Amino acid sequence: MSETSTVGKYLVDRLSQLGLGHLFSIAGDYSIDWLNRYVTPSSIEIIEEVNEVNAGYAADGYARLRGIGALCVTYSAGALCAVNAVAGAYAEKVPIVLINGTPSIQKTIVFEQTGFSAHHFISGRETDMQSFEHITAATVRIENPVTAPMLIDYALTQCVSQRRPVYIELLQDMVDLECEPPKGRLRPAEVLSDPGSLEESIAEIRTALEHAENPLIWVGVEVDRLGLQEKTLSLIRQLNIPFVTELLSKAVLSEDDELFIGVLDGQASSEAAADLARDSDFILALGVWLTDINSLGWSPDYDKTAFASFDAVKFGTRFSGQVALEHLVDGLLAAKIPPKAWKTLTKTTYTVPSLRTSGEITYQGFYDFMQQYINRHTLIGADASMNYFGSLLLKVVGAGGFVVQSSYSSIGYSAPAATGLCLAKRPDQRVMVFSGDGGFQMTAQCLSTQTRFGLDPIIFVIDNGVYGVEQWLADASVFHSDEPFYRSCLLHPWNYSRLAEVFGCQGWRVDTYGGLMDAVAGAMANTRSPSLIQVVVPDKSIPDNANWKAR
Ligand SMILES: Cc1ncc(C[n+]2csc(CCOP(=O)(O)OP(=O)(O)O)c2C)c(N)n1
Repeated sequence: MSETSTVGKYLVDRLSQLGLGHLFSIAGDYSIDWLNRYVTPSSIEIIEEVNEVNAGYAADGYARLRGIGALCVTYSAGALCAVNAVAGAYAEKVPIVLINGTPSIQKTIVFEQTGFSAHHFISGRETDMQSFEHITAATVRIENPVTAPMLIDYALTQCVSQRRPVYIELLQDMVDLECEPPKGRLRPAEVLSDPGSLEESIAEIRTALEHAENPLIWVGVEVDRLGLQEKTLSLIRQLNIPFVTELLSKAVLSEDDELFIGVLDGQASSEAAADLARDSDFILALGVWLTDINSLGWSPDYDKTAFASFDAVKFGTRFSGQVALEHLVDGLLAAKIPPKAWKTLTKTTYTVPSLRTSGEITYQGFYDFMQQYINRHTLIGADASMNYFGSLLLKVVGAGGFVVQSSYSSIGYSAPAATGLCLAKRPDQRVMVFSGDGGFQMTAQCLSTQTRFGLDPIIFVIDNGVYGVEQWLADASVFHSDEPFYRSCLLHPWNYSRLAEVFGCQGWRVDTYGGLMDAVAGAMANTRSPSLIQVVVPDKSIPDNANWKAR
């Protein structure tokens, strides 16, 4: 007799094969049988979350480190709460799997044909599928055990190939039905290169590199997403060319590298990175995404920059399609282009501040102060806020030590993403999150999950009482005048540090550097629960590299 499986087990087996060790979930009666009967006895640990958007962000943080993340929710009432997190993962190319526990075939037919509704239904079988269709790389509905293996394999293959979320609608009455067991292992479908396009692109870039006197490599986010860190570093070393990153790709390679100059982010860049980009005569941009966050008050020089991304190269007015980034890097490595003569490079400088322990903390002062705590064991998360600016100029020495969702930029991402980061990180790493107070107010319940599972992120909530960067975007002059903030940028003040009592973790409120030093020491020593440090700063203080717009 041939070996059989069940639909519920099949899905679990495939997820474990892909390296999933944790599943973020909020129970629902349409998913609970799958959770109890198939996930609980497996090697995948269920992390019970408190709301679906936090579960989505946690899965996203997890997937950024592990290459796969997953959440399980209930139909519509749960799934639609996760839309924002899934959309962020789609925009940022993060491979997460959304498993949506769905009413049975019978309930669906009864609702559609008689109007007798089962709870959570909105309009019928299409509602959730249609909602996720535009923000996932595959949407499948598992409603028959014969097609289940094929559909699950298709969705999961799409997830790891495109590195984007996929949606699996799992009908409650499918999980125990027999199906064939998994065959072999799933593997990502590689991006194909057209040999002619690839060869031409390599030749063109090779010529540009050979002729350039001051070439520069701009390392982008796809180097991380496609796992090209080592190859990119080999290319940089072989060519002996300095490199910069973008905020999205900050610390993809160690910032301690002797050829690293700084993060290139328009006018928020360090002087060294901005000067180098201006003065170089050829820039090879590897997997860079052009977003308004990395072109702040500045525009790349398209004539001297070759943009090689996922599957195409754009250089000046030339466009070559079907050139896989990995194949291009391989080709440039194989071309053995002679290295450039070594030059003394001007690098971003990091100043060690002399701060009085009784001194009032400022946004910039906070970052100057925190530098001393960043080492190769630190994994940093920075939320969409003035923290983008401050963290951009931190020196992060650990490769892969920085996580940011700065293309989609949904505030409140980082603190719940830290739940996933803590579960997926190396044992020697410590997670530190820098969040604005407005962002933290969105998803503060992450402290509950983190406490429940004994996770120990250190979450800094920069309490300026306002939606600072929102005001900065709309009218930055307010930061250097007596003008009031827009009413829509004022926050209801919370006693953030007291949330520690609510959730059972540890908290500090600090407004001086001495207080901050003690709080960081206490947080470092607390490895049993999250630590929340409420850092009070004046509402008009902003990081130095944001001042260019404010004046
Ligand atoms: C989910 C979501 N809602 C609204 C916005 C618009 N927005 C962008 S930045 C921002 C303010 C962030 O303020 P805060 O977290 O307090 O940090 P600060 O800039 O003050 O450091 C807002 C509301 C957003 N990006 N994401």
